[in-house]
Amino acid sequence: MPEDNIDHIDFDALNKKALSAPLVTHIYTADPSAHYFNGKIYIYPSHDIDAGEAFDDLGSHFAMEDYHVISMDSIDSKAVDNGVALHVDDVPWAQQQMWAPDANEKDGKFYLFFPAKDYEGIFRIGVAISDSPTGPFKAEPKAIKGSFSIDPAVFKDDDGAYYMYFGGLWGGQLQRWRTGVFNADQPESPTAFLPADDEPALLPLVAKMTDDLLEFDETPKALEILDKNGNLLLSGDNDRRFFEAAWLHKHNGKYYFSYSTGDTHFICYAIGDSPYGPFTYTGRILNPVVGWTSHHSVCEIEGKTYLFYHDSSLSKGVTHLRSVKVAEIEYREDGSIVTLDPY
Ligand code: FUB
Repeated sequence: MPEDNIDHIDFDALNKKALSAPLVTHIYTADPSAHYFNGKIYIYPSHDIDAGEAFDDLGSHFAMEDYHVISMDSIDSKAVDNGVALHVDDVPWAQQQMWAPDANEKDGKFYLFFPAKDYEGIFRIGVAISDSPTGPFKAEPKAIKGSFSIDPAVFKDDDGAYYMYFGGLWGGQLQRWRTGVFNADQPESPTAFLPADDEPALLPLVAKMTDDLLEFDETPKALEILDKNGNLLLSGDNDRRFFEAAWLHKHNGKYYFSYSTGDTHFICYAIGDSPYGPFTYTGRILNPVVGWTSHHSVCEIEGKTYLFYHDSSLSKGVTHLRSVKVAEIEYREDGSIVTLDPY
């Protein structure tokens, strides 16, 4: 349900038929990256605020300043806000816009991965460390070398290797890196430098992390998303091509790469046999929610699989004031996922 439809929405009626309710209502939260650490659920969301920035297609209105970690003892228990886990003022390299984060655990330490704009207005990805899954986190002095764009998601494979998936179009700046260096021309245009509709779509990236999880262990590689005929999805295939919100999870030995299609508001997934892909487009996990963005994570908890997602129903459609929700997802025998309708 894109932004321009909200005048016609009866929010009371919509909320009554919603698949699920916001997990917390005292603050706005979005972009939930959920993990199950040591028998407890931890959600690493963006913390949405109204900073007074006007709506634009570069996402300037997403002017978030800090992160809070939400925890739950079980999927049915109350969601607890653990307070400020990291503030932009405590990140030496970051100027503004603390967008969608993720976290992971290694050897008893917890790592928060997050994008923010540096002092040149370029999105980079940083790491912050804590002894606790709820923080507070201490940021590394510099962003990850060679990092760019937004929406990091860090997946731990069964062999103990960690991979970061990232990238986002328009305000996420991925299209500005097509030549390998940042293209600062036409700064106000979210769509300049995108491929033509009949060219292959821009691809998300993946990089194996170093053992200390602080740097890329390799130059990020493009993650191919193919149609059933083995062809790359095209840039004009807005209903299926990657836009932002990368996530990787594993089910029955297969790798599921899921993502948002951005301007068409779907959460889609593609299946592959390796963390590097290629992935074959398979379908949708979630139909459009109220609000422009859609962003999710998939987390297995006690043998069931859950989709953590957000919508703007609590704020009655305000694009940058979103709320995190959760719903169970089901697989069919062939490994495909039953599409959820949020309302
Ligand atoms: O929350 C800011 C941005 O909006 C995220 O980084 C995107 O994925 C979209 O949800």
